[in-house]
Amino acid sequence: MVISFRCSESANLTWILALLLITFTPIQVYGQSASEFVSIDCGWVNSSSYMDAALVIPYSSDGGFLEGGLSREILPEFMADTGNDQQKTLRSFPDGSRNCYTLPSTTGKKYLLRATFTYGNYDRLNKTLDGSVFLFGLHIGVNFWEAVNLTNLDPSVTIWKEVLTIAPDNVVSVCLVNFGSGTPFISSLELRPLEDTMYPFLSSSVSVRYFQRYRFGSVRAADFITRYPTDPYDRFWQSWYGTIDHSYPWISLNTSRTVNRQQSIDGFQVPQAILQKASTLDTNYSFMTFFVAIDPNLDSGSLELLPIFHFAEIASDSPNRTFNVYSASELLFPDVSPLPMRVDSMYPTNRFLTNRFLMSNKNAYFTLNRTASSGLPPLINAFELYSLVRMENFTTSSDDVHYINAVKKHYNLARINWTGDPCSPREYKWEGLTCDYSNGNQNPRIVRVNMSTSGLIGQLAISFLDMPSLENLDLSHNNLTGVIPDYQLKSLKVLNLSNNKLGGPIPDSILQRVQAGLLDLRLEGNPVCSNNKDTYCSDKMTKRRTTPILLIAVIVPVVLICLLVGMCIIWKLHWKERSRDNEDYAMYEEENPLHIDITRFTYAELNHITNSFQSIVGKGGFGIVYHGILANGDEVAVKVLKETSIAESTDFLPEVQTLSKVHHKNLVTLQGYCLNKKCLALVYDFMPRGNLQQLLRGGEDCSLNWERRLHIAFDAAQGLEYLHELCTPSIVHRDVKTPNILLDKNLMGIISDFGLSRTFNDAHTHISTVAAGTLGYLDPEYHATFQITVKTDVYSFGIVLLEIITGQPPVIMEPQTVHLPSWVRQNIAKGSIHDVVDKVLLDQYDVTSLQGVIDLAMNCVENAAIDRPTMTEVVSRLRMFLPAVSSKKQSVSASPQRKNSTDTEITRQFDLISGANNQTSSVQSGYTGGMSETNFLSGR
Ligand SMILES: *C1O[C@H](CO)[C@@H](O)[C@H](O)[C@H]1NC(C)=O
Ligand SMILES: *[C@@H]1O[C@H](CO)[C@@H](O)[C@H](O)[C@H]1NC(C)=O
Ligand SMILES: *[C@@H]1O[C@H](CO)[C@@H](O)[C@H](O)[C@H]1NC(C)=O
Ligand SMILES: *[C@@H]1O[C@H](CO)[C@@H](O)[C@H](O)[C@H]1NC(C)=O
Ligand SMILES: *[C@@H]1O[C@H](CO)[C@@H](O)[C@H](O)[C@H]1NC(C)=O
Ligand SMILES: *[C@@H]1O[C@H](CO)[C@@H](O)[C@H](O)[C@H]1NC(C)=O
Repeated sequence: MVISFRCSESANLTWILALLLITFTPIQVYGQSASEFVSIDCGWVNSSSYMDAALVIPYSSDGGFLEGGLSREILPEFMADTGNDQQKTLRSFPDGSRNCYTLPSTTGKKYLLRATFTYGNYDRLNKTLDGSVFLFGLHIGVNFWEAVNLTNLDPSVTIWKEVLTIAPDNVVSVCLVNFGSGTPFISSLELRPLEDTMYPFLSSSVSVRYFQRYRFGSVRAADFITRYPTDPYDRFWQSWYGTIDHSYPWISLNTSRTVNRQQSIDGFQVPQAILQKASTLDTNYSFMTFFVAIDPNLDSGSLELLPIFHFAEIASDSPNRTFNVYSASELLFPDVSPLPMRVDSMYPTNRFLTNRFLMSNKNAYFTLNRTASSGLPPLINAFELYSLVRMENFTTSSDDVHYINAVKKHYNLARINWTGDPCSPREYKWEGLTCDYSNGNQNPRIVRVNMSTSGLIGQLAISFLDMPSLENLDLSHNNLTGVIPDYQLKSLKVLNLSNNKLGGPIPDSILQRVQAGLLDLRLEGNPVCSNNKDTYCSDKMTKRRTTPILLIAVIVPVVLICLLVGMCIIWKLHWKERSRDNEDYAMYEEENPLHIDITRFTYAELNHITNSFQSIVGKGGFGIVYHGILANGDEVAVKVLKETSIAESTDFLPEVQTLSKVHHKNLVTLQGYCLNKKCLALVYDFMPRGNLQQLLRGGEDCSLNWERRLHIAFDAAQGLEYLHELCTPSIVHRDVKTPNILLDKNLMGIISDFGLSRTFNDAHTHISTVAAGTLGYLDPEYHATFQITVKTDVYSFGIVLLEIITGQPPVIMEPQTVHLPSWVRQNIAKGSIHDVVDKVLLDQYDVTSLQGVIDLAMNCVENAAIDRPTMTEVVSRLRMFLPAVSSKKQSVSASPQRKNSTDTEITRQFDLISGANNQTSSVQSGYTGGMSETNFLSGR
């Protein structure tokens, strides 16, 4: 039997209103105090601050936190309905596409930031109910936070948006973004500091936005929302009890005893009052499911959710209660047995749940299901649900921000546009600025400022000249007075001050640069030019002269290059035709096949297999790799070795013979070869996922999470171990690098190109300086000894490990050239190990394994070969860090009672009963107050 509960439309509205009914329960406050809160009543102008009587939190007006916007009041008929004074006034932003509040913060501290919105028909336009879309956006800093959708909402309704984030700087900015569908406005803004230990998954690149936060058990109707001071961090905990029909079979539990924290560090600080209550079911029932309806307008495909469950056994001291926690059909936490009077907070570590794992018909749902041996049904005390906000955009370089703000202050510019970050995100960059975004991994810089005809009055602002990357400054047609300051210019190349009121003299420091051709100065139309006939004072002289020169300088080479390219093409085509006609490579097939059990191909066959060598899948030191399909349909990679080496490759056949005997799951399998005077090629299994370098540099490939990376490293290490330890004589790869680690369709790491180095280098050492290995991967001892040993491979493998961890190339070119091991050492010395980790991982990794793998990698790249581990050691150390089969479903604390059960078994059980869940149609689709709504189901 399945019973479903749903809340009606009106109940739904109530809880939005009820958000403003506040708990008065006095409770001991620990942790943060309200004095650290930043509480802003937007649009409030009457006095600088007032004390909210119910909350006992002072609220201030917003004047000091932004520029622009209009202060407005909601209509009187809605005033009485508002639960608190902050909702009575608001600030609206009819002008500008982005308007930002700047709130003071402590760099690196964690915060909860909440914005509320009560429309109250302040503009008397009935915007929420006039049938049109009323939608605007919120940014947290330079990143998109959430959309505010007020379409079809009752004007009296208050909705709130919350984000948990780390302050990137000593200010946090919150911006309202006009989408062209309604004027953005805001009623209140609240910034609440959190402890550093709280919400451990937050990082500089990961913030989360609020989706749900529920407390369970029976709560007074007045406590519909629990917040400060019960929760010293002023989180809003909605009463689940108030949202549903709390009849049979729900049972509320409560205790007056203290519920302790199970972990030494409490990552969530759930208030005592909340932990002392819980909900469970009648003992005849076995599971409870709660649904979170996702607003269909949210792109649920990209939605990434993080549920946090808080469990504490408060019914008995010797409980017999065990349950499994599922997200849809995926078992998140098996065999959970909450300890008496101790809270265990569980969430999926190292990852967010994506659409693939948790949705059914656009709903996320979570089930707590009693296990067969449990004496009691499941229980829950509190539940939080967040979704990932990627903090992926960079803020403008802080020097530039500092100086451009000084300029703004200097000229007292009241430009609506000039709020928030100057360059980021791109589409909201300040008007008149040109920014350089070319280095995608660094903060954008301001390279050009155009403030021509901007009504600037006064002296030329020194701050312009201080801007470290500014190249082009146009201040023409203003009212600048005084003289040009004597200043040592940095990067400035063009300075246009024409048509101002600047007087002389022109300082030498500037003149010298002009004369040296380093600075293009324009001064015409200024008093300083009245008696001056220098080029910088004469209108357009340079332009006229340079035009023809420019033309010649640009057009002539372009034409020449086009001609040359054209000729080359014609010649090549012609030559190709001829060579095809005259030379039949097949004629050169030789008659001494190897006595080995791999196929020998002729050139004609290879030509056929690769469809005339059409599709190139890679290029390496030894030649070009083509994609091919064998007659039996198997895909192969055909590596055509450089023709020039053929004559000297006397070792080739023996080498192929050796390679054909090497069989290991982590070594690419040689299928065949081609050998004759014109053709030297090896045919391997084709690896559809490319190589590790491509995958690491490929950007945000979600499939390459921390665990996958560890697995690939482990695979590669096993392949090398085999070559070193199990082949006699041992084979030294000599060119271990990320491009030589291929990935099969299951992303298993497979080593390629082993053995080849030897053949080729031995053949070449006497005529060339081709070194074994590749720049950045090469054993430092090699330079001294020219000896290649298995430890050479270990060194290169260490570099590969560092690449896997950091996502950086072995040699980093910018800002200066540095070898990856030094880079890692420097960064760890400066900060913490987290600073070296690939940003793409979004801080979702296990810290213990990270530390272990970094240690191992640094060990592999020891300067002296003797200090490096063997591959066997590497393999066994890596194995320790590999997540065990079920460990991806970890809780914060591994509670000892949890037994292991296999995933498949449980999934199957779940599938069997999921038919009973068809009642999900009862989940309603009203999306007020945000984007989601929770319903609950319970059943036998
Ligand atoms: C800034 O204002 C100008 C004119 O007032 C407008 O054209 C431009 O789109 C605005 N840009 C932003 C980012 O608000
Ligand atoms: C707004 O709605 C109210 C009541 O529904 C109506 O009396 C009023 O005329 C409307 N105003 C506008 C501008 O549509
Ligand atoms: C980052 O900036 C780009 C370009 O301005 C924008 O399209 C994107 O939405 C931004 N990302 C976030 C998370 O805000
Ligand atoms: C905003 O909400 C309305 C009413 O719920 C809905 O019809 C509309 O699709 C939503 N728009 C967006 C972009 O979320
Ligand atoms: C709960 O687990 C039991 C086995 O203990 C299984 O038979 C039942 O189908 C599961 N129910 C749900 C909703 O997962
Ligand atoms: C818990 O209850 C189950 C079923 O009632 C029973 O088989 C089991 O022995 C109990 N365990 C304990 C520790 O009481």
